[in-house]
Amino acid sequence: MTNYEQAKERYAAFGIDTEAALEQLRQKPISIHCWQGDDVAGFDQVDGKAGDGIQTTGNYPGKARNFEELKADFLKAASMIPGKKRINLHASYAVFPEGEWADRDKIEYRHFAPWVEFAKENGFGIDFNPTCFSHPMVKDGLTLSHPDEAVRRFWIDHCKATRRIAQQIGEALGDQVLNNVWVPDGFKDIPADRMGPRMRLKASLDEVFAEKYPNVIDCVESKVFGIGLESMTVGSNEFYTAYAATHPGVYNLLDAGHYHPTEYISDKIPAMLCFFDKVPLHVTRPVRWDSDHVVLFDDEIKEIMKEVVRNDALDKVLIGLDFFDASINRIAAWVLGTRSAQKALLFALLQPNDALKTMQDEMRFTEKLVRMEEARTLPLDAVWSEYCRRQNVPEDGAWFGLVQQYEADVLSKRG
Ligand code: RNT
Ligand code: ZN
Repeated sequence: MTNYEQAKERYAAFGIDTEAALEQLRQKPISIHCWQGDDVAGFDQVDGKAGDGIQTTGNYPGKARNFEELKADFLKAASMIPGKKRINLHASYAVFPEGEWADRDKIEYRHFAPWVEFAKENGFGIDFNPTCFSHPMVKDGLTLSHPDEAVRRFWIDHCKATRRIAQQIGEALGDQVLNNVWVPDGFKDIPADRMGPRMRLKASLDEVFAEKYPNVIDCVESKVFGIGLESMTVGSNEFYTAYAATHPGVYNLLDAGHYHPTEYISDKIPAMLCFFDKVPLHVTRPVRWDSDHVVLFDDEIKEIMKEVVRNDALDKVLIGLDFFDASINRIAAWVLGTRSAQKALLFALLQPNDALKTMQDEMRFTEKLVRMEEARTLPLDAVWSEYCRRQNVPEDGAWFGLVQQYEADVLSKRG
């Protein structure tokens, strides 16, 4: 008997069908953020660098410097990641023809058509984002909520452009494209007016979302604070939850790093599922704050995936990743973070979810705790390895060597 066959029997004894779990895992796409490949630098600014409410730390050698390198690195990572993949693009990754450039309020679909070609060639989906940071038009830490109409206009036009582009990407791929609005807007010190900026953000968003696009899923992403913006964030959780609740077709994206350190999005997912038919996520690993460390197979990721699985929300929860560690090999970061998220999803699919629910409803709390704990150490590894084999990607223990080889052959030559 193989390890997998043995594991299959162990799980069957708990009433769990490993084949059904593997099939569900295979069907669930993960949206992989392009920005892990170059520390959120993008292509549209000279010497582009993360800034204005967002930052990366570390300077591990070999980061992608252009479209060709980023595509090559993404493909390398994708070759070691099982399952369906989407590429999550930021507007700052526009690909301009030689000698051409357009500012963010003027970008067009054709600047992203090369990404669509890349996605088609490799069977990836695409998701999209306006880039309302790392740009000189972020004034005083503000964009869509700035008191100056000209600043707001620039960012409204940018966000509108991204929705048009997302629609065209969706048409080209015959798919729905998530377009996520995150703005850094906030204040370093105690604000004298909290509601004014929020009313301006609300009015800006109303303009941004005025047009209906059938291939676009719109969402807004809140945050608790940013570096240099410690005292107030205009787009807070309450603000965007209420905005989404009152604007059909706009969803509230939950980023695991955007809440107080003892607040967990695993608890927010089922709350949102009571009211929304879609819940987009940014899965990341906050260490003390929104540090965007690489996702690991830790307790919170398991809890997040359990909420997705046991609420039958695999089609409702859109799983996107959002981490960027510039201090380690970026390909390894992509592969490790994505595989850990997928492994956690498999873990959740392999829990005796229905039996545990019944125990809770029947107040058999002691038994629930015992069974929950026992199920945690069932032989997940054997099922995960089987999945990797069936998907023709390396098993754990085998992929890091390939990353090291790529570093020696390609990354180390980038200077
Ligand atoms: C920033 C938000 C946002 C970005 C990406 C690059 O705190 O999490 O989602 O990380 O859009
Ligand atoms: Zn995020």
